Amino acid sequence: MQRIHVIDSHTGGEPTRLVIDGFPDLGTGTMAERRALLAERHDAWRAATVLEPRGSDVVVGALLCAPQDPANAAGAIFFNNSGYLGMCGHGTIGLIASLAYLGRITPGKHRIETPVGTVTTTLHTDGSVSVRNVPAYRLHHQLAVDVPGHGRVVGDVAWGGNWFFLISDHGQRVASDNLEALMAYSCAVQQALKDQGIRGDNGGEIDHIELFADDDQADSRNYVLCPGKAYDRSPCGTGTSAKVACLAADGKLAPGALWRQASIIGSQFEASYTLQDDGKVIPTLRGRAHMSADATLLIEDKDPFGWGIRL
Ligand code: PYC
Repeated sequence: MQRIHVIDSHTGGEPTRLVIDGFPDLGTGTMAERRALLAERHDAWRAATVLEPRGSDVVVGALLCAPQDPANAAGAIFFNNSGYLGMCGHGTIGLIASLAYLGRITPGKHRIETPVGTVTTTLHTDGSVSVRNVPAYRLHHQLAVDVPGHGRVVGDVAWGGNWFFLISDHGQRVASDNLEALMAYSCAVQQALKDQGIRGDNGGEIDHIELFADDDQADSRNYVLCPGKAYDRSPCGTGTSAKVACLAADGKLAPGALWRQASIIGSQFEASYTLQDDGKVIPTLRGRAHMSADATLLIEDKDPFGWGIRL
């Protein structure tokens, strides 16, 4: 019998399953090196943790690691039903709230190493969490893609810790009672980008699609398709970072000004940014996570689906 100790939380409705014990030892390399090791040699542990029958398409896993730099609080490797992420905003908020639940941290600043850089989080005394993300930037402005069944779709390509295609002019109703249509449309765009070889810097796959609409309660509402055909219940921390980078590039949001991003289910992140000399922005996101389980996952030796249902 294998045992994995997890803390489950959700950030604005989007679950994070933080693995605090039970995964194989990944050594002492960078988080990018440890992520590669996990993917190449131990991917079954990702699958067992987030796939059915224990998980679901919407669960994002976060493996808690010892940091390389002892001055940092921890390292993290994020993964989901289809593979591995760079950074994860909602997941980092969940990780910090979970460490607070465990009594391992107190309010203040805590730096977390991720495969795409170190982020600085603040656990506030009211329990909310800020994440000063890795640098974000817009790579392409108003890029046209031919999407079978939908014609010419125009959007921005931006990095916020993962690669995003951000679309404002989509003709879709961005509402929680229109999820099937939003999934079909965003999957078609995701596939078209892949088929047409449109990628981010360093060949990075543009695997997150973000649709925007006006919102009564916030500056904008989004629908975010994640790799693995699941939509983000939260406003997506890396997606909001990509959005802020585009707003900054368009001169529509000043450094330090607040952007309230609502998700498709109405949860919100607050975001702002500072400008770097190289033109990239450093986004800061603020949100809140709630604990949902402190559990031990069991993998029985003879369970045919013990290591996840892979279809
Ligand atoms: O919050 O950055 C995020 C995120 C990425 C995928 C799901 N959530």
